[in-house]
Amino acid sequence: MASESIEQKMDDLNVDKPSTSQSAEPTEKPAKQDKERKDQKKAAKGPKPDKGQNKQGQGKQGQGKQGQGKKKEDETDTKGITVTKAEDLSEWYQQVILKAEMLEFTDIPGCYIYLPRSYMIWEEIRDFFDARIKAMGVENSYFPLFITEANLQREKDHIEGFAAEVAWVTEGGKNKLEKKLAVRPTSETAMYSYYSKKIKSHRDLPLKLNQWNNVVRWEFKHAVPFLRSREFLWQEGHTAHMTEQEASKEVLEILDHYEAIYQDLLAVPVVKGTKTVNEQFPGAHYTTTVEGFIPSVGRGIQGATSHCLGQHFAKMFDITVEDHKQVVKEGEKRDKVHVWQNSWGFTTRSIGVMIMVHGDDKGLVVPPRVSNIQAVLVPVGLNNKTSDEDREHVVNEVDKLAKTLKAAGVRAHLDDREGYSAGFKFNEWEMKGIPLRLEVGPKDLAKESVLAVRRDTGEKFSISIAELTTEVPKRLEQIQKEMLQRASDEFAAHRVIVREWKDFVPTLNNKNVLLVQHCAGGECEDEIKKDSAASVEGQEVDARAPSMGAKSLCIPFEQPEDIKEGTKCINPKCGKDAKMWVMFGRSY
Ligand code: 87F
Repeated sequence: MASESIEQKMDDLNVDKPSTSQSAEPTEKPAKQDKERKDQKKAAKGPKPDKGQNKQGQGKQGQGKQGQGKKKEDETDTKGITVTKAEDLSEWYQQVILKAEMLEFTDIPGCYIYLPRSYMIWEEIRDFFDARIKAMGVENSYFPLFITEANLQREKDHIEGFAAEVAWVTEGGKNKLEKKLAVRPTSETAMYSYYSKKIKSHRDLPLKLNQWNNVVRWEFKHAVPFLRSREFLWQEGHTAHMTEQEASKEVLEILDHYEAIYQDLLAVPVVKGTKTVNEQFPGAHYTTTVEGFIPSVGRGIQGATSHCLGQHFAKMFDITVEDHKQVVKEGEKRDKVHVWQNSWGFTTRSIGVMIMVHGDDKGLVVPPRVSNIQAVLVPVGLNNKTSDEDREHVVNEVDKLAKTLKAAGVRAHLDDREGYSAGFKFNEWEMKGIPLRLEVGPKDLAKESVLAVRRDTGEKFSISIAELTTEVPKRLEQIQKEMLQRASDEFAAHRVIVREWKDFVPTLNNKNVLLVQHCAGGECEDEIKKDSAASVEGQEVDARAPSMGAKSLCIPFEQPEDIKEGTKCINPKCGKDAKMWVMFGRSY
């Protein structure tokens, strides 16, 4: 695609072009930075269509305060999140990710800085999944970022629908490249040329390679940090097997691991299922998925997919082995058979889902298992009148407690920063979503206890110092469990069985996803999308997508009930018999 048409397209879609002004003066005053950020945010309403106006070189909020020896807190820091989640989800989301220092904007629309606070969550996910796939015999590897056009085109039939999203390198230094290179949007074509070379015999199977890498998809829909970006991080697993049975078994094992990342790490409930033919990866034999739900907007969101690719790619890339089980006469050659392949991917989008599901009006709420700080210890009860010795004594005691917790395996952090009030620290750690706050002052030390405050519920309780190392891990696990339970209850309450078409759109507009009996036909699905698009008068569902229809999210593995004989498809225009329950919904 010519670059002019990209610019044109961006204009048409109201996506901002990358800013050319790069104000990178490190000396910029925090107040100015903050004003600029506010202006940018004002201009960038959305969950948030990333307008990319944030200029490079912005310091983090409150940074200017350090080194100035000021005791007074920066006004902008204490403000916290200024809108509620219910009132303006987009604004809320943007404020949360920026103020909790999860992410920063850059001068490239749709490309973000994943700051340590979000990258650490990614590392937790990576370590968890990496251990599990290694136990399955998967090995990590790395393939080039660039793919030749010829190689990408080998997947022609499947790439067609994605062509508009491929980014190309056309120049190297001052020279125009003879053959442009694609920046990988996914690595099927890059990897399968190698698979074709490597796999010669059944003894080379199974071949199970994974990559932890970045991919680029030149999205023209508005970008939303984490949820829909032009560059994102993911793992892509690509495996080749001798039999369909073996491949299919792996597809489900991987899906279970994806479910575990969401539910056991991020405390985000998901529904496992199969994609309908309309929604599956066109290159797949079948696609399985974990589907999440964003309650504030009542929309589904695809969590991750695990595909059985069948033998399509093996045929395209000539990945064959001899059928070693075939009985042949002496001197006769055995037939060549195509291998069975899978591919599966999990992305940094999951972090955005976690933020959306658990965050509240005070900011982020991070589940303990992925929080880099699980318990923050804040010395309290110290004021201007406290003597230096008393202050030192309290801080030393709290430091000892932090060390004891760390030794017991708790990711504890002592906030002993001077010049900040305890209240200010409480707000900051609340905004950053730290699961447990432990307040310790002279009176607590005298009672040999600390005051614990849960981030998720606000519940306060005291823990005796003697029981700290057993009680804190127990409470963290309780928080983890209850966060998932609450989110699961909410998802379940918004997964509504609908039996008649007249209830379809109203139920959808009440921020639900629907379980309906469906004929399994692709054209019928298209019709439902169209007919559910017209919003009920006066009930705009989403200011930016008022007419978004419902698409099929998945065919849940867990079907609500058997389909009774003679039951018709939910779509009255269809008239065919229903074959299965399908989850429909508006989606991200
Ligand atoms: C965008 C541009 C070019 C998605 C694309 O789901 C190609 C593609 O093939 C493309 N967007 N896809 C499908 C990706 C399929 C598959 N790849 C490995 C996964 C999981 C990991």
